[in-house]
Amino acid sequence: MKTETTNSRRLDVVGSARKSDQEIFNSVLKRWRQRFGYWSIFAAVPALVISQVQATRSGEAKQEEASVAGRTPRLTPRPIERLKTSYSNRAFLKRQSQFRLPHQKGELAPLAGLDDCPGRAIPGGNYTVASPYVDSGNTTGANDTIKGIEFYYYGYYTSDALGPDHVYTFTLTSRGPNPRIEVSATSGTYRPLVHVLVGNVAPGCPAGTGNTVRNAMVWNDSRWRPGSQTATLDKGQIDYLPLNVPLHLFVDSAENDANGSGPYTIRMQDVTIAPPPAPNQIDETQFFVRQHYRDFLSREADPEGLAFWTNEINSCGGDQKCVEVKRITDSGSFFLSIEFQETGYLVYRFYKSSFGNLPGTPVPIRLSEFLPDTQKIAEGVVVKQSAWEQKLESNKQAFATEFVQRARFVSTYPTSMSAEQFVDALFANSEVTPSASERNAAINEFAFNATTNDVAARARALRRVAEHPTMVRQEFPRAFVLMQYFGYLRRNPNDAPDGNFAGHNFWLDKLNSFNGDFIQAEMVKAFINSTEYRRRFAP
Ligand SMILES: [Ca+2]
Repeated sequence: MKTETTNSRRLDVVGSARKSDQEIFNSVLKRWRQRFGYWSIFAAVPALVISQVQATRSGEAKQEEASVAGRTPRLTPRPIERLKTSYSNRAFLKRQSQFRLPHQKGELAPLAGLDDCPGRAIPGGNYTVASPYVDSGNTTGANDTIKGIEFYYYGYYTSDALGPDHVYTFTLTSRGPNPRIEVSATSGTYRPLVHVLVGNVAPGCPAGTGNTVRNAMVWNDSRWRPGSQTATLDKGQIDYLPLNVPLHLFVDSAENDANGSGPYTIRMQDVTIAPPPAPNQIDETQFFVRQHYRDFLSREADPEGLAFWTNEINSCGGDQKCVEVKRITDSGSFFLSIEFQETGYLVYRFYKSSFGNLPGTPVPIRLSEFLPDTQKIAEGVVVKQSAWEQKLESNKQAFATEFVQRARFVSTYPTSMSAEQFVDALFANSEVTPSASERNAAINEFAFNATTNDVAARARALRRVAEHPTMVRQEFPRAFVLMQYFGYLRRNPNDAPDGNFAGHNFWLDKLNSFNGDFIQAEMVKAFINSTEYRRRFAP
């Protein structure tokens, strides 16, 4: 895929010069850009925009994550609840089991050492009292990944964690009767603090230095007990930790003082730890890019396009935040690409113009209709390869001609209809009010015949409506949301597990409330990080 622009005028199907679809699309993009700012120019100059996004959205990964269902899990347990051994928020725990850790944070390889998330993966196994997990380290000079733990207790408070810290990551699968995690200092001065973050609530295991987090589930500070140099998570606290969710344990200190770092030993007993998960192939950059070609453009990647988009992500090197942002922008670019706009999005508009929305739903087309029709229009089209525009145009003509002869179309639009009735019905379905000349141009396709039995004229008139710039602009956010379900999840928005359009409507509202900015709305991010999407590529 490339996102080329062109100014070439083509003769339309009746031989008169009119704006090419490409020009219409470009003009729409221009207006879109004026209206919505930088992000719309993706389709023209993706590399430029991606670099801008990288600069302006570098803090983006710190924001709250949202599930595809449109709900934003928040974790603000009150300390008093944290300390109750019997406390269990079942809804919350259920939620955690539904949404595993997003890819950059949860898959435990590669490791960046103890200094940075996700730190050391604790090997899978059953650790008993007699045979605990034991590891040791020294936090002196380590990175201070977490400097504060924010919690809610009739208002937000921050508990200090200002010392340098080490990170361990593990997934609890079960615990015995006496589970216990201890961090003991061995220097005679260090006063360790231990705290555990849940990985499937933002910010997961955060990158960088000096983070203040709200996803801490439990913590214990040896400074709370005079003379102690051991921070202990006891049975009550470990029982509070969710199972089967990545957890991030920090060996830390409340203060960055003379007692704030040093050598330590960590010991875990009576717990069963899952083996680190097998890598998910969608995390592999080239696979990720290839899959977007299949899901959005219905074809395998061409070498040039594959290299371009892969390089965008690989240029981040080991900077995981950069990788995350570029995966999002790469991904969104596929919907915004000319190739998709001229194939899949056109199919969407054919259905909308012809039939309006499906009864009782906010969408005009189902996945089972969308996929085969998109493949027809896209067949053999690779934008920027030689003669792609001619191939696309002939595909569009052939598709329109076939489409208007389908039983559903013919029964909706009997050939006895007048040209005026036919054209007005299409514009009404499209929710577009044409200018007088636009309406006349569509009507005149029928060359003043009393009926609309001319198949070629029907096809041309339908294209005039479906390719009307107002239509293209108006449906853009609606189609963008629908394609999240079609492209990423390969299902209709109201299929299981949703069962209704609540999630779809949530994302449409959210996208509109951010003026179409899918990065601010965190829409693409939520879909590509969702468990449902990721499970397509791994158990
Ligand atoms: Ca710290």
